[in-house]
Amino acid sequence: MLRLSQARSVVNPIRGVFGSFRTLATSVPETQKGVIFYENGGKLEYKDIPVPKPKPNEILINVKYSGVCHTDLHAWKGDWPLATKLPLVGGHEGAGVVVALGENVKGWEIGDLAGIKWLNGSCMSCEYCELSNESNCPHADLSGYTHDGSFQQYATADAIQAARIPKGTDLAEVSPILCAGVTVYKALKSAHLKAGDWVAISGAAGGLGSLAVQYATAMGYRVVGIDGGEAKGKLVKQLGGEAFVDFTKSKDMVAEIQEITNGGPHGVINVSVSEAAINASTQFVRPTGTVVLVGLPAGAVIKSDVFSHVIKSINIRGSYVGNRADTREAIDFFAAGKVKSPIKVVGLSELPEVYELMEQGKILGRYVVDTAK
Ligand code: 8ID
Ligand code: ZN
Ligand code: ZN
Repeated sequence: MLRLSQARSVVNPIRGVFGSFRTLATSVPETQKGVIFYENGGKLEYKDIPVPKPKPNEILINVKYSGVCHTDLHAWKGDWPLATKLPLVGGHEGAGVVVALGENVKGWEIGDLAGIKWLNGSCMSCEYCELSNESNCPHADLSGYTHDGSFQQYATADAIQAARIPKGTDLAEVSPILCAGVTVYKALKSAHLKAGDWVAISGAAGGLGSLAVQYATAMGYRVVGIDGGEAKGKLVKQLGGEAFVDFTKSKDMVAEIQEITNGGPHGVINVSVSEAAINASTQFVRPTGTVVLVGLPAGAVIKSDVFSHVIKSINIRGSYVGNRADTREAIDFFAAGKVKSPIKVVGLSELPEVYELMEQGKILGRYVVDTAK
């Protein structure tokens, strides 16, 4: 097995084309292009930065593409009551090729396809890790938050947590699965629905929402999408949504959603960045249904009317990314063609413009950055 000490200038076997194999000289450079910021909300600088060296438990991934998640925007702005590392390279939907292995790494080979997830690593020995709730680990290390992430050409990931991507996968298209896909798949599982049940996706045409509509459909649920504007409604329908409610136009959203779903959706997946939308979901959810909280608007508080909460016996629960099995399963849905990524690819250097569009709620599906541009 190739170790970091050997990996700087080495001949690597690369996947064959039509059965014939070729070898290419690959070397890991000392510097690379990345987007870094030095203070929350400060300038996003696209520049040469050092290539990180993998620790003994880490792999080094040559990131080809990275999805841009709204979480990256929250991290840059410093929206949440958890400090980011500074300076910071954001990004946590990175798909690429393994180019070096730390000395304790097992089960990875140079040339394997690997993904950088939000959960970069965890302690693996606390009670949460023991029960595979690794995202709840108090020592969780987070890509693009406490650990430099995928908005650079080379990034490190704990070998245990890095996502395994099947050979031959389109790296641009799989990248949003690594956070958005895993997260909504896990959130849907958390709603404990059965085939034929209605699920509302609030924020249905954004990065998480556009995948949630498809996972929900593939899992046999009936989808009502909620978002704003005609283009978003069109996308939701294209992706399998049975109905669409436009929050910018609806006179009475609660009544409209309850009418479409004949009494309210059995589950609601909240992926909007809107406190008002989250609170509305406690009103339109079906009696005994489950409201799942996923989107994380800054400073938001959920309010649920106690009387109706009790009389309707509703559940409200949070859902936070997913574990390794959720990741494998979410990638399986993608690999089997059940879920497609509605992406737009731009250069990594254009990240500030992507954040601007995201802030204005103008993104349909997911933007993915090409780290070579
Ligand atoms: O593990 C987790 N819980 C997790 C994982 C990944 C992301 C949580 N998140 C969080 C992000 O931090 C962010 O707060 O989920 C949220 C959504 O992330 P995203 O899908 O990457 O954001 P986006 O692409 O900007 O999509 C948001 C959509 O919400 C719509 C927008 O139009 C957009 O399509 N939206 C908004 I803003 N207000 C709405 C409203 N009132 C609304 N849709 C319906 N009603
Ligand atoms: Zn994310
Ligand atoms: Zn732990």
